[in-house]
Amino acid sequence: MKIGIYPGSFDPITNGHLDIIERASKICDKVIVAVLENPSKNPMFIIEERVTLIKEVIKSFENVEVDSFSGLLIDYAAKKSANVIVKGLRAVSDFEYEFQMALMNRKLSPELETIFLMTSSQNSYLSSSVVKEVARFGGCIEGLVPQPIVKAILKKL
Ligand code: COD
Repeated sequence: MKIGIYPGSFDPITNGHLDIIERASKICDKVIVAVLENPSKNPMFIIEERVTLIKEVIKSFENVEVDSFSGLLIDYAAKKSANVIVKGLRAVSDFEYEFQMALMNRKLSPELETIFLMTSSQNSYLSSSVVKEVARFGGCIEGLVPQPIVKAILKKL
């Protein structure tokens, strides 16, 4: 069984993330969306909210589940018996950071592969931070995040 872990902050999940989840679900037998508990960040949504929101928008994918983790990703992957880490790539700017993480993860856990799915063109400019900034200044975020997330962001603001 091929188990893929898709890790991230997901603060909040965007249509870009969702596209990667959908595509990964066709490659892996099971995909675990793993939300990082990162105390050093100041998130808009606490970890439980992020998990709940993701659960709501991935309902239609039968082989996708959501969880949260802290600490090293490779340790979490081992606990879940995952074979592969799934990442999304938007631009060259993502590449350097992702390349460094992938090589470090491979050094720490040589059996664990990282696969990169290229963003879909309509999502290439999308990030959680940009969506939050647009919303904060009153811009329209329809079509950038799933509908329940639009509602949740507007409620927060
Ligand atoms: N299109 C395609 N992919 C996208 C898009 C988009 N529009 N937006 C984001 N993505 C991809 C990102 O490239 C990333 O792969 C993933 O989706 C999650 O994105 P974010 O922004 O929600 O999450 P990040 O990048 O903050 O997540 C960082 C991790 C949690 C993966 C990382 O910090 C981590 O693994 N931490 C655990 C500690 C650890 O093991 N550290 C050592 C690693 S060297």
